[in-house]
This record gives sequence, C-alpha cells and structure tokens, in this order.
Amino acid sequence: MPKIKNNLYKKKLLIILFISLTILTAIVIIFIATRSENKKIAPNNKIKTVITETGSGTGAGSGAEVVSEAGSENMAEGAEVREVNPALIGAITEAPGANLISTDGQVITDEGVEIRTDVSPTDSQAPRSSLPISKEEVDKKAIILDVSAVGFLPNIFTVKAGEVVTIALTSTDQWSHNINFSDPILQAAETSVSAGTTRAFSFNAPSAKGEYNFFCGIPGHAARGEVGKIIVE
Ligand SMILES: [Cu+2]
Repeated sequence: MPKIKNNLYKKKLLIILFISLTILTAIVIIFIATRSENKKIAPNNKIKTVITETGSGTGAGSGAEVVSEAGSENMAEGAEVREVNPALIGAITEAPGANLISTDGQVITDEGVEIRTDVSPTDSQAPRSSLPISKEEVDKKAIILDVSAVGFLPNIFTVKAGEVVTIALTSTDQWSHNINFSDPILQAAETSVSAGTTRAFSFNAPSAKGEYNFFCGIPGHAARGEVGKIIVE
C-alpha cells in the first residue's frame, strides 16, 4: 500500500511540473511575439506620415496639401513613408518649390522652422524661391507681379499684418529682373527671374503696419521706374 501511494504522489508531481512548464513556455512565447509586433508598428514611437508629390497640373486650386496624416493601410502606391515633424502635418504650398505654410498660417522650412525675412537672403531661415514655374501653378491667393523695363505691374498691393504673402514674379521682357525690399525687416524676401520666367516665394508679412518699398536691384532699373510698394494694414 505505501508503495502505491508513493507512485501516485510522484505522478501528481510530474503532472504539476508539466503544466507549470507549459504555462511558462506560453508566457515566454506571448511576450516575444508582443515585443516584435510593437517594433513593427511604432519605431521610436514617432508619428508616421505619408508625403505625396503635388500634381503640377492642379496647383491653381486652393493650395495642394503636401503632407498628410495617413494610416499604413491606405498608402497610395509609390508614396514615400517618412517620419516627419508634427508641425508639417497639413502644411501646404501656394507655389510648387516655395516654402511650406503650416496649418496656423506660418511660413516654415521643410524642418518646420519659422521663415524669417530679417536675416541674410542666404540664411537657412530665409524664404526659398521656387525654380522657374508657370503662373498657372501658383495659388489664386498669390500676388502675381510682372516686371519689365516699364516697371512692376501692379506696383502697389495691400496685405494684412502677419498674413502669408506669396509673390510670383515674372519677367515679361527679354531681360533679367529681381525684387528687393528697402526695409531691412524684409531683406531676405527677394527673388530674381531671367527673361520670360516666373519664380515664387512665400513669407509672412511684417507685423508692423505701414508701407514697404520694393525695387529691382539690377543697376539702372529702379531709376527708370522699376519700383513699387506693399501696404501692410
Ligand atoms: Cu529690372
């Protein structure tokens, strides 16, 4: 009798040991699986966004959105997946190649840093000019400025303090021209165009109301009338 009892005890112990081992193995497997799944979904816990190219044919609308939030399920084919600064989400451009405009109306760099006009034109925070584009690619809100030996057309325009200003400058004759502002607060707001081309740039208008004169900086051009002013109200 005691021998049978002893055997029964041994059997019970073996079953308990087997069950414990099975549970432990299951826990380890679940732990490893969860970890690798997390790694796949959220690398570094950063926001995943999809950056899509702006179509060149549709730029005349209300501004093409270049950065948008997107789940990994509905990515368009060929879309580039990048981790970007949350400040860039929803940002648009008013002209292809010019700086982005954030959802709160601030002209920003591709890194989400605010554009400044009181710096050197070569500064990384200075407004960025587009490459030569067509006028049709520029948003309707932009200021379309023509320049030729006759002068700027129009040569006066009005904007609100602090609002986004996109200037699309076109040389309408056979010469190169540019636009520069006299006030140092707008010294980085400039671009130059060669004969028959259009380039655009965006910046936030000064917060101080007043008149800001601009001119073509090519020798002799301002003297013959290539001048104008922007009224900030
Ligand atoms: Cu000129």
